[in-house]
Amino acid sequence: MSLKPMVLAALFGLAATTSFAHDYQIGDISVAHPKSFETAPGVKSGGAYMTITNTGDTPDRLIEVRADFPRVMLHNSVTEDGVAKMLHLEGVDIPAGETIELAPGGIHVMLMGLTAPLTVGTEIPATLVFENAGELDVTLNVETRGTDAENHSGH
Ligand SMILES: [Cu+2]
Repeated sequence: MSLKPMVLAALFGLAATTSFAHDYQIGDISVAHPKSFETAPGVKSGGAYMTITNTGDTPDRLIEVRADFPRVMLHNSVTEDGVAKMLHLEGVDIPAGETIELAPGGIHVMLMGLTAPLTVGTEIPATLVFENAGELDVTLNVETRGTDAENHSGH
């Protein structure tokens, strides 16, 4: 398959900055390095981030994320009149042939109603639901905040 070299390249690129790299694939959709960050005690929500690529020639859309939390939503962080806020999204378009980055400060998955902090090294099972490609089970690796976030916003 023509996709293989691309996936390997992505793995190699991520391996340079972290040992947590992991990839998933369903149909024309590939998901690289789904992760979440550790949260402080008492914090009620955490973000989840990943890179989604549509290698096909049909647009797709991420319409739902399921995980074992009271509420899981798709959000977009925006700044209006100097005030940062999060907008609820009904879905995230993944156009044909494009890569969409879910990253801090932008589109993200919000894990809501945490009853305990997310701790580094924990693996959170989640299911991504795509309109066309279907349901994809992934594991969100909980990582430290900080330099890793910087690294990922750049690639
Ligand atoms: Cu949010």
